[in-house]
Amino acid sequence: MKYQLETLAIHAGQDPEAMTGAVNVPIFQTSTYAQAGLGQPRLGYEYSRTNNPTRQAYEQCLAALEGAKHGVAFASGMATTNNCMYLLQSGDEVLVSDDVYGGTFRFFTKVMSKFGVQAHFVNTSDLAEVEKHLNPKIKMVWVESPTNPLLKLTDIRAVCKLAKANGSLVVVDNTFMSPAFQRPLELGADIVMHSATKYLGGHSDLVGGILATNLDEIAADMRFHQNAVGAIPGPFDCFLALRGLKTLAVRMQAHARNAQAIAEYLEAHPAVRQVIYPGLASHSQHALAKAQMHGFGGMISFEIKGGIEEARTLVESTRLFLLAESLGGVESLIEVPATMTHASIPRERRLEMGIADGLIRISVGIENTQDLIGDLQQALEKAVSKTLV
Ligand code: P1T
Repeated sequence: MKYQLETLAIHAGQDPEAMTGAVNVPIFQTSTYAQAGLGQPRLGYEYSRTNNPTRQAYEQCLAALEGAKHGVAFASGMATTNNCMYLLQSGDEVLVSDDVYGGTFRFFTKVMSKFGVQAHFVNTSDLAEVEKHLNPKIKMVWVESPTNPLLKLTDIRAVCKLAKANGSLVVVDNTFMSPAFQRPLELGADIVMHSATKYLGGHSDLVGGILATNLDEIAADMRFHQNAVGAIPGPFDCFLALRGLKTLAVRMQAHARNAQAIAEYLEAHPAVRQVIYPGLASHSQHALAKAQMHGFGGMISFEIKGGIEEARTLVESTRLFLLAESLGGVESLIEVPATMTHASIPRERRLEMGIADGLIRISVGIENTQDLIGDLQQALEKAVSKTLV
């Protein structure tokens, strides 16, 4: 029987525990396992860097949600990105979506460059651009869709087709959508990865990362490096992530419902210059969003009239929206990418990309819709009183 995502989130990898029947996967807080005899580990467990039952349950559950055979968990989203690089060799090149999370940009430009892997940042929303930059040296295409923070979309199916013809692997960072709203493997991607810190965990109480794939060879390679390099999540974080996954579907619906109402409210506000949200008809890729995703997510970016000072007053005036980096938790957050999450990108490049100094990004939580709108309303009044009055 093939189960749907809501059911898989609660049951995949989570059979009742064998000894007691505990319905929740226990936190196997152990570094090692007593062996039955020399060279006879019980059930294959030897050491927790290599394998741990709590981690295994979480990996199986996320794999099921992404429609994958394999899941491999890491200590953070960045550790997951790093692990994907072990699929490459020095001299290989990577095409990367130009508007990626600031930490991903920093990783490719400041870390991978030291190991002879060159990244080319291209607008993957533009298929002609992708085609133009593909050549035999490009071994991997790294797509973030929607991007952080400008919410640009990539036609994943079309890019996978182009990449496949070029013999390049495609990795999709699915952090903003989660498998509840987008399943890149079904669209042809080889690997899907997440910062589990965000929607998968969902409660801003852990840092983690995970990838999923259907390719046995890639899974074996990733698992080898998970053990050999060691950036693994501990059992407690795996427990929290698995607990988060159980409510992923309902949380994502609530995030998206609130975000749609807030995006529409902001778009109609006279003090707001521009709102970017894939669920708005004004989003330049709204049609692709409807075709490729099963929901529009909880992330909104917008600019208010005035500049950085107005943005500062706004983000310092909200009471429910907490001024903080990160996203995807049940609580609403607000931030200024230029000085926070994307500060590691040089200013000229940020401006070139469209990340203005005063751009504001919100992660819409699952609080009451009207309470959130009321909070933004009072903060907007404070922020623009200087300019508009
Ligand atoms: O923070 P970490 O779990 O290591 O994940 C990195 C990462 C990867 N990919 C995307 C799309 C991300 O948004 C992130 C982390 N992002 C933030 C911390 C942020 O506030 O945007």
